[in-house]
Amino acid sequence: MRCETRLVLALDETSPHRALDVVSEVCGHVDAVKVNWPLILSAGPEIITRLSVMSDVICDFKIADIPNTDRLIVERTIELGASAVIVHGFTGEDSLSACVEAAKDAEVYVVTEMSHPGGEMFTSQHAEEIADMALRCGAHGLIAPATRPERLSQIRSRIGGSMKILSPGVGAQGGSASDAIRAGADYVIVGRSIYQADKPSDVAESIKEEIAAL
Ligand code: NUP
Repeated sequence: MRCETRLVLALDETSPHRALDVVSEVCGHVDAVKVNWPLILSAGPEIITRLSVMSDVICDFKIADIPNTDRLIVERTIELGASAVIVHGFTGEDSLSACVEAAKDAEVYVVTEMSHPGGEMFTSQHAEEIADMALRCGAHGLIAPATRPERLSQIRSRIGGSMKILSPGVGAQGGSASDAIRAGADYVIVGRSIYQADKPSDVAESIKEEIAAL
């Protein structure tokens, strides 16, 4: 995945036409487009292939199953054109290793502490252990919360510079792009603030400029 603007669009838009319009408008301002179940369930998995012509596509399926099922999901997702997948780590080392192996050259990002308030109930208690495991298993990177820059910074310190951190929670969830990048994120993930805006490209451009000015 390229690292130019350090901005990833979370495309949780459920109208397939609108989703494609948003991507053609903002793809020059983002390094990748992240898709999740809302769009896949509205547009069908083939939307991954269509989007992959315009941008790198990260499939945020938060894969969390036994190794064999995980492997099948990752293989099919990559066949459809995804450059990266997001997986959960709480399923353990055998499941995560199966994802990394199945992904081959595609990137695997592992969720540590989730960005919403409920992320503090369970995920925060195991975030560092999950980060350690992700490093051991050869994952490409982690997902860590822009809503809690101090936690993001602790997770960055724990892993050093060897893995990428993608950070959701900017804008609609209250986090800021500058704080997340300063705390150690390589990329910020932004959804509603961009795709629900009247002019998505204006918002994407201003976040891009905010990051470039740091
Ligand atoms: O901890 C996480 N928080 C989070 O918001 C892990 C995620 N993968 N996400 C995803 O990032 C979430 O599912 C959504 O697709 C995106 C944030 O979107 P928004 O809050 O900017 O609209």
